[in-house]
Amino acid sequence: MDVTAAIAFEAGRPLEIDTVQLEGPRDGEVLVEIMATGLCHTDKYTLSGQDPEGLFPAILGHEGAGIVREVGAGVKHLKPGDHVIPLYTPECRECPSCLSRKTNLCTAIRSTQGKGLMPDGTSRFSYKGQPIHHYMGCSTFANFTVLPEIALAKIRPDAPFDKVCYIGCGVTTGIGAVLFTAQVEAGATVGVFGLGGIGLNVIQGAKMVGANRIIGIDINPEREAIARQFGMTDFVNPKELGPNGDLVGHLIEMTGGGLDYTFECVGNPTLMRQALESAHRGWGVSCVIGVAGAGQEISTRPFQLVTGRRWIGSAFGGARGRTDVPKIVDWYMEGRIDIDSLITHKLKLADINLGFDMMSRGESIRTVVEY
Ligand code: NAD
Ligand code: 022
Ligand code: ZN
Repeated sequence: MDVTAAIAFEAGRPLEIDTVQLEGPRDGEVLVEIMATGLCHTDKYTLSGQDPEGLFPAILGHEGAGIVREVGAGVKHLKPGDHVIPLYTPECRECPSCLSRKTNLCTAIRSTQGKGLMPDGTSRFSYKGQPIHHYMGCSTFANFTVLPEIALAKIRPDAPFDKVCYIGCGVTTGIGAVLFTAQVEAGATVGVFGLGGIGLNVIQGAKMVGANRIIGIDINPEREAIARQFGMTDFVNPKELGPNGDLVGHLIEMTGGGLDYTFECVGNPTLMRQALESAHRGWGVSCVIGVAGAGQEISTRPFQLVTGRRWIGSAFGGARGRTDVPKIVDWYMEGRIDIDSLITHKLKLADINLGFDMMSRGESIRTVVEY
């Protein structure tokens, strides 16, 4: 069938809107009409050409929501009309990782997903007869896409697509890192490094679990107001500490010894080190969420770990997509989490490149494209 997509033909070139061909779903696969998609950092990173694993041509996008239109043979859990959120971290419930209960990183389709292909090793998308790669197993920058059944979370039908698409990445990543990965407890002191689309969701997760003090750190002073709205109690702008400002020392002094939990939500290795070192001696946990550029390394003195700090990381908030994403949608519908305030811009697909420009300038928290 003909579908409308924003195509990434090659690195560094803006997305181009055109008609592409999409084949129907094969065994275990599902055709989804995408109703809305968020714009996220990895889409921009991949398009920039800096991602050595980026494949072209491709249909990017991984933060969507839509409706099942057709199911392939053997699909057990979904039917046409079901509302779904695509999962770049699938949940097969059968692989060693899913069965371990120790990780959300399902391995069932990992190798083909990384190659931009469906589990049978082929692509459903083509342009003028040439195959186009899928992206993170989702490709939500098209009004229809095909995904494996295990990469779709079924959600309640009354949830608005233009809001819950953000649960497909940013909301779950931020809230999940607090609830599932770090398991922050009530009364904790939490530091959030970077107050963008992820950090603000970390703040709202910390507020949900009853954190006592939530210290936000950002070099953009315009992030203070919205972060306070989400539950931040103290704001630190590292730039205001002066050129030789000691962010770690400042945070340790502010908290009388360090933070119980810190979250790095930028992707900057220097900041990752500062987040670890401002965690409390003996028990502080520092969680890396930000994705650093290819080949970058983190460092600290071993003494930081020997003295009882723990350095951990989180992918997709540690969430098991098919199990946890529907619950997060329920929390939104019950008014327990705020998504609306974080969606600062809405665009039509034709203007998608403007959304990436706003992201680069730090003007938007989240931009959503509605089809
Ligand atoms: P964003 O651009 O919306 O937010 C980043 C924020 O960090 C901005 O407010 C910026 O002003 C601030 N910042 C930049 N440099 C800083 C510094 N040196 N000190 C303090 N603050 C600084 O980005 P986002 O959408 O929130 O994403 C953040 C990171 O999370 C990205 O690296 C993204 O790829 C990553 N991410 C990871 C996962 C995962 O599963 N681990 C999922 C989604 C996103
Ligand atoms: C989403 N991310 C950043 C912004 N939005 C993001 C990027 C990468 C990961 C998670 C979120 C991630 C962490 C660990 C892995 N990935 C590897 C998982 C594994 O090997 O099992 C990751 C994921 C998907 C892809 C690449 C890396 C992909 O589909 N290409 C989950
Ligand atoms: Zn994302």
